Amino acid sequence: MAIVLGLDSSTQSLSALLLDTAAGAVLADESVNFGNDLAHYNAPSGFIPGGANGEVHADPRMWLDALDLVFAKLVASSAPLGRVEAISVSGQQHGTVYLGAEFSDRLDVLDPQQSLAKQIAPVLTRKTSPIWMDTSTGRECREIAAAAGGNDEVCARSGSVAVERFSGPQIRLFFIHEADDYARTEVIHLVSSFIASIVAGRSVAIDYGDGAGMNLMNLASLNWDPVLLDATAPGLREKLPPLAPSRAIAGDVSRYFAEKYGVSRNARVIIGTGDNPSSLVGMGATAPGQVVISLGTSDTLFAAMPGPKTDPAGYGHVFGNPAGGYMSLICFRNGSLAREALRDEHKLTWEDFDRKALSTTPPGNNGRHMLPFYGPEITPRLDLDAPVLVGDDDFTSGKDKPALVRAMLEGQFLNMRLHCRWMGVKTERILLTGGASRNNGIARTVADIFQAPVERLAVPNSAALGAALRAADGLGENLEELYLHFCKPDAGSRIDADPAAAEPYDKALTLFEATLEKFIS
Ligand code: XUL
Repeated sequence: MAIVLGLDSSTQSLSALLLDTAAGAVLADESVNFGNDLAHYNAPSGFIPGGANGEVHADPRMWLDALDLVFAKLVASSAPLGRVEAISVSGQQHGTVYLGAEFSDRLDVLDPQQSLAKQIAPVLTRKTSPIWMDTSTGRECREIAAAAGGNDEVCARSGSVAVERFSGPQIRLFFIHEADDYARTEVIHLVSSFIASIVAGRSVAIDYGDGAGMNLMNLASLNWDPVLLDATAPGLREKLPPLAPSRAIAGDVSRYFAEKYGVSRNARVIIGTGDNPSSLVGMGATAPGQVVISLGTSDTLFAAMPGPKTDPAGYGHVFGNPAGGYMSLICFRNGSLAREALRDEHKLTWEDFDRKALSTTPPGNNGRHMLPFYGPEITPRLDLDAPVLVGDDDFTSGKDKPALVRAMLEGQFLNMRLHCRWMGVKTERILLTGGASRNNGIARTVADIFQAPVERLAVPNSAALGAALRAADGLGENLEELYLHFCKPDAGSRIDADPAAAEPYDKALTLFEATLEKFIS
């Protein structure tokens, strides 16, 4: 039993969660919001706004400043960092960090008197990092698919067709447009393996959970796939860290964190994973049988799966399950940012999403419905910059605000229900997590649309919790036992489906699908 630290470097924030596994207690919970706490990076939602042609990048120095800041906050709150025995990391998936030959040497000699950002910035060979919201690599996806023998082949090898936000197509775009900088890149990390490398003070491996989100890892061999590497960029094999199981130990914490923040010199660093595989652990859902819906900047739906099974429509993905085996995942780009955009556009509050709107409108919204996309969507692939409204004038003109709120939520979850059919998993129970999951109106809509009970856990940040639990797992603790303490459903928060909503939502699904089809080319 130990004190373990989980770090989650997500799209909009970096969080740290310190657990005492013997006491079953959370000792500290700190977070840095990129937009508010590091406002000088001009990235209010964690990425550089205004990118052309679907480009969405973030500044890796911002992630490093956030790392320094979150440790400073832990120190300020008297968190017992001197007793930490293991640390692990969760990171937004697919984002890549490009580093030159001096990266490893630099990590070895990080000076506690200076900031991480200042010391790592000179070894970045690409100043900004493409992140998962980027949709600029359509051409590269087509080229990779063609070179690898078609998208079916890419999917059979990697668990996903060539996907715009995935790391391989992003790396290819860099190689094509900035060939010299690509050539001088010595190592390409994912966000999770980059942050874990900084914490460990050495360049560490990528795990099978996050590695599978690159279009470069072979799902069967769990190694880099030679055909996909060749289809992506020359000399790529040499630039990628090794792949390793999620519980691999990277080494002890770097001297930088020991000296500067008093982290125990003997704390072990367990390699990182993606935020979704990490949440699978944080929700206690690594054994097949439950579906997790995570409502964050992106909304995702995922589940542990007994064996790899791919989505014939090409939207779903197969990743490594940190506890062994596989997980399936579908990602929706218009998550929180779309809910926030509707709230701001119509001067609403979260209270409107909670009870108000839903008590005055019926399930199915009398046929009024919305394609709830304020920016490009990836499931399905659609380039919209405003929602599509179908219904009477009061609704389409934006006058009927309760109907708008309901249409937004119903649109998001009908879209989810539609696109998770390929998984073939029975949704007997839905575990809901992420910032918006606390909202009862949202939880009720999920329960009614999927006709399954919705449960929420006591610790809301499942990605950071997953990182902390994986750290304990790396020390040899038993995950199933840890789940009993940390992943208990919050009994009072359960919402059961209303059977009377089943029929209206079957009808609503048909209407929604018909409207969607008109926009998919
Ligand atoms: C998953 C995905 C997002 C990111 C950011 O494929 O792109 O969920 O991991 O959270």
